[in-house]
Amino acid sequence: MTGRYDELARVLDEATRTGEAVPQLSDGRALDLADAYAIQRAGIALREQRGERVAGAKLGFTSRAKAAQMGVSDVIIGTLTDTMAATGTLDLTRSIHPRVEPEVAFLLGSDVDPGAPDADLAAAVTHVAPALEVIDSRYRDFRFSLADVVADNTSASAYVVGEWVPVADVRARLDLAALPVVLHVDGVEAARGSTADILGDPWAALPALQRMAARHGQPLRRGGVLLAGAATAAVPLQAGVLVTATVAGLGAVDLATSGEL
Ligand code: 0L1
Ligand code: MG
Repeated sequence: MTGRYDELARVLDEATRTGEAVPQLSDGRALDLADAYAIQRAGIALREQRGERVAGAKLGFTSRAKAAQMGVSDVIIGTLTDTMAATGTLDLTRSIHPRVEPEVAFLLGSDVDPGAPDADLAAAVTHVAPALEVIDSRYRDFRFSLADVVADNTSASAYVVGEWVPVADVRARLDLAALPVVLHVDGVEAARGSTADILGDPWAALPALQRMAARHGQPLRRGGVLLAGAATAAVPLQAGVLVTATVAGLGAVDLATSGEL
């Protein structure tokens, strides 16, 4: 089946690079979650062959509302690479139908073997920051099954992290489970939520991420960025705008976009 996984990963990889959406992989094809994670891994291998480096991990479906909408009861894990980290203005020309969502990010201070009996991902976190994630499903009309979206690396496209705050400062000063979050586009409020929308508490994302990383053989490395999940619904992202996510008490992060969609 490995050749088949590679072939399907190439379909999604091509969609990512050309900006041309593709039909769902599950259309007329049996695809379970194990297949989907194997396709995701094959897609990351393609990126690594082009010189990209794994830069961290992300969780999806951490909002109970989004999970219920999809009829799923567990989170999903995706992989971040260095080229997904937006530096400067993000060119959307080869995007398909990008959306942006405000998140909380954690910085990993040491390698963690997620399957080790004494592994404690939360204890390895050194910093916390506000973040923005751009998701862009490679499937037509942003429609997919659970297996489809896992194969598509949980729609991961780009991300930007604000100023890192030392974890001791966060723990002393903030209740990370109850921070108001606002998303502005060109100064106009586009979405409002709370860090409580991230599994009830962003800290809860860490054991969930550790569990998924152990189950799906994903290493968690020192210096890695961990995106905990979205604090509001994702908002369609246009070119030529400035997006700002503000997580009260933690900070703000900006993303400027350019290009032609
Ligand atoms: O980061 C996310 O929560 C995305 C998970 C995949 C579902 C989607 O693309 O909306
Ligand atoms: Mg996200």
